[in-house]
Amino acid sequence: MKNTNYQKNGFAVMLLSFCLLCVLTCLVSCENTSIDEIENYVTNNVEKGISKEVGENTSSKLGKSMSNGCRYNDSLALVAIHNATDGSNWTNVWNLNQPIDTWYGVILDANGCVKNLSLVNNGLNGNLIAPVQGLLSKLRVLNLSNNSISGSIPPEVQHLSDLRVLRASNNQLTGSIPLELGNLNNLRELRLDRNQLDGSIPDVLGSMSNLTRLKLYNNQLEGCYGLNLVNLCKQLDPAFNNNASISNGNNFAQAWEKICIDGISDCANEIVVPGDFNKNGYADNIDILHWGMALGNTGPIRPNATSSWIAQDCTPWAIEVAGVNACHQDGDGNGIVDTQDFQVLMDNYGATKYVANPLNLPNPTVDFEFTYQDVELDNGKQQRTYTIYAKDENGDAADIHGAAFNIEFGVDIDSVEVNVIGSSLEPTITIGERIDNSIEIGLTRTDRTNRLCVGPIVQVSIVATKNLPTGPETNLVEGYTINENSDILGIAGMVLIPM
Ligand SMILES: [Ca+2]
Ligand SMILES: [Ca+2]
Repeated sequence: MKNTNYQKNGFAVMLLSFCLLCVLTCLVSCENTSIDEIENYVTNNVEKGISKEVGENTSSKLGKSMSNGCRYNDSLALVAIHNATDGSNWTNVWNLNQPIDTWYGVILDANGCVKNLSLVNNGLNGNLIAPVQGLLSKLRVLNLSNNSISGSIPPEVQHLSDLRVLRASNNQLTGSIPLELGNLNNLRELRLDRNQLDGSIPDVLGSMSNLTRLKLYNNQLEGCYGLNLVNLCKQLDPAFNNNASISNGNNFAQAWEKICIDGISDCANEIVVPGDFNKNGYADNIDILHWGMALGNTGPIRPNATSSWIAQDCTPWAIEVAGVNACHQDGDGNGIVDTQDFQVLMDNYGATKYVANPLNLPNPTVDFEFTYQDVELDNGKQQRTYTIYAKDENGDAADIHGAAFNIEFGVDIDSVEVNVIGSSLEPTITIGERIDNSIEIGLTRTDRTNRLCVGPIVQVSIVATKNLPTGPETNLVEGYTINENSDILGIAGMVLIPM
């Protein structure tokens, strides 16, 4: 009778080995797996009615079992793990003649699916086998820490689609962290510290929205942190969002906490922050100069672009504008520089979130000329109108494409107005942003053709409640001009002339 069962169920094993490939390959072919073990395993799982379908032993019924028999299928995967990691020499061994819910570290759910497998410090010695799609599909916790598991992490780990916690700390794992881990959408905790993993952290880990616990320290990881990983700075639990958990004991280009402070990746050559057209870390009136010279440029679309004030990788364009790659002026990332991108600048205006890079421009040598005229208003207030002339290095009328500068009035003002009617620059687009008692002005043409600015380029009127002083309170504190050759000159200050 026993012999008959062996032959009958041996046939079942052969069929399954054909279907399950990797899992059962080890079960039927490993040298240290005896015929007795296979027989015991099959007897245990089939004869005890774990899967009645398989007990009836036809190939069609077997197929039904593959889709429905969670307990049976998962037990096959467990045996494969057992055999691949020298199960007969584990600290707490499994008796394969007993039902799987008696096996050490195995917890089943109500449907008989394995939901928790914890074999911490249990003498596992060997390689991780590749999980098979459909097996262990309800596994939520896999803890294999503190063993002697070697080899690489198989990319098929992505088939453990319900996994919440994956721990394999303190083993001898080698190779890289597989990209496919990023497909484990439910994963909350990933601990791979104290192994010999190399390569960089897959950028896709930054898209795992549930990942809040990550430990990777003491491996041989290296390289830079991809842009996407910056997301993890915001979502990791504070106890895990630090050098001790991630970068210590590896060879990364910089410490983990550095990118979380900077908010930018150290990988890409070009990091765009929408609206920062001159790449200095700020979105302000000075950016209008680059935008004006860039209008109409085209280049590669920015992948996954957003117009929000978030650092993004861009594929560099083939051209530069005043020393800045042209992809920076494409605020919305659609591959063309147009008025929509100017709107992105205005939407993000004043943002200074990211680390600034100096514009690295020559020392300012130009003084603009301001004439001014005061008018007493009927309500007892005073209006002062500055008429502003753009000058070049020689003090002559400037031949330019745009100008941007900041004026500090040095007194409390009620209001300020900017007027470009009749401007000798004939600007196409104008910025006039009041910040407290100062104003940030930007003027640009968009045809890449200079104007010789013999007349005033702009008038600025302020209204104040008290008599305005006539001294040096008003200052031009920062400014630049740009010409049609994309040469930028710094404006040193102003010459103030009463009318
Ligand atoms: Ca800027
Ligand atoms: Ca655009």
